Amino acid sequence: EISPRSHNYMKYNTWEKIEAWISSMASANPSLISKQVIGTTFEGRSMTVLKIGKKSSSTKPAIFLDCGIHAREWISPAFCQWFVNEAVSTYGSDAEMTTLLDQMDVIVLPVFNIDGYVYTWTNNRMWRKTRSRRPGSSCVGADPNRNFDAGWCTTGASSNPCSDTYCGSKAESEVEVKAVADFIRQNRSIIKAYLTVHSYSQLLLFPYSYTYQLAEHHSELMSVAEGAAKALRSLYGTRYTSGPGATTIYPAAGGSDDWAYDLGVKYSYTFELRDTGRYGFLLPESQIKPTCEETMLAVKYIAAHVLKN
Ligand code: ING
Ligand code: ZN
Repeated sequence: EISPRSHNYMKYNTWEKIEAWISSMASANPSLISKQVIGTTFEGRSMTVLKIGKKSSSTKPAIFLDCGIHAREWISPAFCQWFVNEAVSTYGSDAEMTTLLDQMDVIVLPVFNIDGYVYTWTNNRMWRKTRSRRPGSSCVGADPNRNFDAGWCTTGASSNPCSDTYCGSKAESEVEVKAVADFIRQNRSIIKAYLTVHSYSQLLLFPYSYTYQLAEHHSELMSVAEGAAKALRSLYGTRYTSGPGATTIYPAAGGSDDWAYDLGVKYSYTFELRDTGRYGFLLPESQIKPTCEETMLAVKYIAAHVLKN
């Protein structure tokens, strides 16, 4: 299968380049990729998902994968681009990828918070939130990972619109969050796993973050996370810590993984990619390839587990 020759997976790409890449990936691989617009950002950009998988006459289960919820976490969209390219270029030669895409679909949202991502390229590299404006406040944006309807704004979030963890005026106030939540609700019966990619800290988190209560499927979620982290580490020795968000990173309500889990998507994980703080959000481009390669192993491990269950 084909990937646009001009696209550089080892560099951070502008939204303009990613948008062109989304179109060319879909048109170059019609047998494996279909695209669907799921919404429009506050500033009017189209949110497009790529559905990757062998077309089938029967209904296939699916994994939803999103990147770039937070604008400054540039390694995250780089991973989604890497994943799509790896999927189309190893389908038919890599046995695991072939089985995966024969039996399931992976629905990829390459950049969740497009407006914020654009702003990190044009104005402020450290921007995190959306770029929504509301009458009465001069502060811009809300934290999309505090805006989901999961214990909304009860802990680890701020009701101050100027805060970087502002939870928004209500759950799903951010149009990008509403678009993703609507899509997942509409496809609730087929979505078996929800994977969301952030940086940094080298963690593999699962519910809950909004409460210290253990999830009903805690043991299974933990053992799958540990298996995925072990697979990831096998490539370059990169160490990940696994566990529920509340105790592994910090308590925080309104996160997408908690929301998806409570909706009924059992395999719900948040990746916090490299590194542990040396470069933080400014991870050098030289680390894109190793980071994406090792993360592929973890995602494939989780996918294989979802498939056999
Ligand atoms: N970390 C996540 C954040 O939104 C998180 C951690 C995961 C919180 C899941 C809530 C739920 O703060 C980063 N780096 O964004
Ligand atoms: Zn983040």
